[in-house]
Amino acid sequence: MPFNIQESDFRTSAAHLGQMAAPLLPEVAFVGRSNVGKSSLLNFLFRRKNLVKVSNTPGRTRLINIFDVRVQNQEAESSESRDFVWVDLPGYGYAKMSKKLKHEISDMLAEYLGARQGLYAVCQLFDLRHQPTAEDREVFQTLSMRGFQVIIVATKADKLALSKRKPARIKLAKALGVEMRQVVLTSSEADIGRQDLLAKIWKACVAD
Ligand SMILES: Nc1nc2c(ncn2[C@@H]2O[C@H](COP(=O)(O)OP(=O)(O)OP(=O)(O)O)[C@@H](O)[C@H]2O)c(=O)[nH]1
Ligand SMILES: [Mg+2]
Repeated sequence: MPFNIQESDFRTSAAHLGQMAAPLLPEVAFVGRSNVGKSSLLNFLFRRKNLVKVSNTPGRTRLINIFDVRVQNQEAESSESRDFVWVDLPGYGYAKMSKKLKHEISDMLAEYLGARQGLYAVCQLFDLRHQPTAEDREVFQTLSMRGFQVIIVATKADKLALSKRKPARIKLAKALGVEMRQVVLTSSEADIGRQDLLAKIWKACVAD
């Protein structure tokens, strides 16, 4: 396997951008609607069961959770390791959240995504089964305007029959106006897409 996570550690949480330390390493953020599977995806990428808290109650992650990650790339003849900071962001759009909390979260996300220095790549997660919501599009546009190559991650691929995955991928790409190959299919339940996604993250962060 060309990509391997050698180390992953929870470092700290922050309530907003102002509480975060100055960036010293390339940062990768994971953003998406509440319950889309951000925390599960991180555990899956880390190959750790419970490093990132996952719950059945949407809206659980209300803080910016920060992880130290060492990725090894064995694609080249000699392997190379790099250190990154990965960030699990609170989910937006959970219907049962109070208005006040919804506002707090969207302000926190807009601030972080709009202004964080050292942010190299953003993975935006979409449930493969659903079309993007208005808020998904807003976040996607904010990121595109900042010039980010957003890595589009379609989650929970296991919930669709094999024959339905490609059409769903095409539909999602179309809705966002991107090429199909920009959409990475993943399932943290069925072990799909881990190498693809790690390769995309590496490419976005490491100049050749
Ligand atoms: N079948 C399936 N279920 C998944 C997958 N990924 C996540 N889930 C489930 O979806 C629910 C939400 O997962 P989380 O990882 O907590 O989602 P989140 O995006 O971090 O949610 P917030 O923290 O509320 O923003 C949990 O019940 C997970 O078990 C997947 O790939 N396949
Ligand atoms: Mg979460």
